[in-house]
Amino acid sequence: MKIDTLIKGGTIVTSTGSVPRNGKEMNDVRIIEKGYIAIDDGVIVEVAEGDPSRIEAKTTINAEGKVVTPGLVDPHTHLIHVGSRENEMALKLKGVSYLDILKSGGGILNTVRSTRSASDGAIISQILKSLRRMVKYGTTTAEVKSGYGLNTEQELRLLRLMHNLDSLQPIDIVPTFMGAHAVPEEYKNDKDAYVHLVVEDMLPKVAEEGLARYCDVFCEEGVFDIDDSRYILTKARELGLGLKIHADEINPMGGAELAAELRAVSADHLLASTDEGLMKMKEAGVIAVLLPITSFNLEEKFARARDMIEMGLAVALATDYNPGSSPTESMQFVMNMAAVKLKMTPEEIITAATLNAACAIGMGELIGTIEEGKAGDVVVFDAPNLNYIPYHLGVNLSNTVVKRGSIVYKAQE
Ligand code: IZC
Ligand code: ZN
Repeated sequence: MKIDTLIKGGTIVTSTGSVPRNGKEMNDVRIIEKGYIAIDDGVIVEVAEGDPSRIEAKTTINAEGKVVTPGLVDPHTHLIHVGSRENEMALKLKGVSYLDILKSGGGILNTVRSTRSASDGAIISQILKSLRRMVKYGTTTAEVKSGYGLNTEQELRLLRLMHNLDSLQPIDIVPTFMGAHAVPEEYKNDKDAYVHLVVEDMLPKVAEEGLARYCDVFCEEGVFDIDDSRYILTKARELGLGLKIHADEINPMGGAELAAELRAVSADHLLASTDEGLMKMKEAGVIAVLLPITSFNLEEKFARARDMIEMGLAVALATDYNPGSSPTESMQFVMNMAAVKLKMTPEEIITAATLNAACAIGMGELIGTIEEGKAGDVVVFDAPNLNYIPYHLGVNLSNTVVKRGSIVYKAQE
């Protein structure tokens, strides 16, 4: 057999299938010691144990002594913006809360100002810098939300710019419209008029141009309430978009219940969700996307991952990359925190960062596992076994990152 790329000799660790793994099933990963993966034309054509000597490959990657996983999937990021917010760190360290910073015109609104006034080129160069970091750390697919434009022209601009990124870097981007990220300064005394603008002007244009696969809302005290969120998401659903929701991050808003009611693909954060809300999510098949770096960085509590897994929910993990509450591109850091703070097992973590994350952005058929027919997206970790990945903290363990069969990152050894 002649193929493009062969990865051989490593310990392959992968979930299986195209649908989310729920609860305890998240532990059922397939482990192939001394396995090989054959990739041709960007697609996995064979995965097996043993000697691949009959296979002739243009590129061979020796993964002996290393762990091979599916490419990591980051299903929740706010990557597209200009600027950073290290100037708010001092306030934060003095104890000023995330929502108080936002209320006083900082936070998201700070980033909206720098993004609106930036050129397209400046936006593209900042996001490319982040995407390149993500590739090095093993991410091969990412969701990206708009939400730093907050008017029709600027929101559409951010979504259109996302569509240019495919030709500039290897990560596949799944675009989400998040006009309901904050109420912009011009509408600060008339939130309802802004919600109306999102529903009547932005959403139809986003849908008509096919600019986004999902619509997301920041459902939080002082931002958008449950009724606003229901109104916006219902309209988005009518227009054919999938639904996501920033749910119960800081205050118990009933976001988990709303996600279940509207059959959102995911509800994200969930720090303050009730058991009832979580049970409803489980019954409706809503994926729980957990963002432990945000908890760590805001010194909030952590989501109840163990309870969720006990209840039978499908849990996914994401960076929540954004310039305020989670300035990191590293899914490996997320995986560390998922072990230490969410008490997830290494098997659950791998499932949450690959298959379940892929399902949280509607990509479970194409990516998220190492199986025949899936895209050839793979990370070779400089780790002797799976447990080592969430155990070894704060450095980059990726040795080789492969996107659709091509090497897109190789560490210096
Ligand atoms: O820029 O603060 N939580 N939205 C909701 C964010 C964080 C992004 C930001
Ligand atoms: Zn977020």
